[in-house]
Amino acid sequence: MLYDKPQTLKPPRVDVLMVTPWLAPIIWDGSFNIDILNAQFHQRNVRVGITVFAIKKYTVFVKTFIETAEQFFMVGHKVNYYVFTDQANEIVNLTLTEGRQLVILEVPSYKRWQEVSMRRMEMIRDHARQRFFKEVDFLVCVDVDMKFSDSVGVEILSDVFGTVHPSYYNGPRNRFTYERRPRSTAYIPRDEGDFYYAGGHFGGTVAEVYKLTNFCHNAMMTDKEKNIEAIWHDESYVNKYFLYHKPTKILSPEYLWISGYGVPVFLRRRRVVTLLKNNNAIRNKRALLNIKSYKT
Ligand code: UD2
Repeated sequence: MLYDKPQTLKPPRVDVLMVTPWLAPIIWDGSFNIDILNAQFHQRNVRVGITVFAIKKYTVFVKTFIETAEQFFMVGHKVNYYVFTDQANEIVNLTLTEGRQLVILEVPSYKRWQEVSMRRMEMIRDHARQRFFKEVDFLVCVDVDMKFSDSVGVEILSDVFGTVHPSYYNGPRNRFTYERRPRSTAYIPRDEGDFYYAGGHFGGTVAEVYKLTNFCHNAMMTDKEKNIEAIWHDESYVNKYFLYHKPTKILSPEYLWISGYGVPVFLRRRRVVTLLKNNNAIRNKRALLNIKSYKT
């Protein structure tokens, strides 16, 4: 394979932070050569599982999610889509590329949307223990109300990774919306914290995702007994976990951008973009939702 030699005195990017103080790479366009990485991961015959939850009305997002993932996610590698849902019959049957399969996992629903979001930790943990460890090497855990709009490949894979939240990549840590009530297990003091991580995109090896989800679920249960729920639900517990168990790789906001935020100069690519959704219509049982599926 032919490629340009890395230059010790010429970093490929000088406009963004490329490595954390604990030496975890931060993944930006220009910071890696995908051909080298693909060759390395093909040698290992890597298998990747992507978990996504479509409970209640959120089934409308699945089609766009999988169609765009087929175009951009781990192209050329083995992929299992694990779709957790309470309505298997609502999940569209899509033709997938060879080496990729759709696995529908029927799970219970919860009344409050916050609880649906938080219970993902318990369900990922339980399935990691029961089956994922036999079927895949890495897990990527994402929200369903988003689409892939540029390539997301093996450059994201590492023992355990998190994603910098697109709303908080540049603020001081005391502005991060961490849980600030000391009574909660998600509490983070104002003078601590590295990044504000998004709840909607994290992952790692099955063993590491098991540890993360187990920690978050147990912390949530401890809080539930105390009648307290962290301000941003599962996201607050993910932030607590990453403060004391540093991620081995960090994805830049290229890997989770919010449609409608515009495109700052440093953001050369928008690889994963959240879809605009009407929170009331999609979360509220009685509100009308006049769509069959979300268009890209
Ligand atoms: C943010 C986070 C999300 C979570 C949440 C907690 C991002 C992009 N998103 O999203 O990960 O931490 O805050 O407040 O960082 N779901 C269902 N059915 C429901 C409700 C939720 O399937 O009735 C699932 C679905 O996969 C959805 C996810 O839970 O994508 C999170 O819910 P959300 O997208 O409504 O939460 P949001 O946008 O506040």
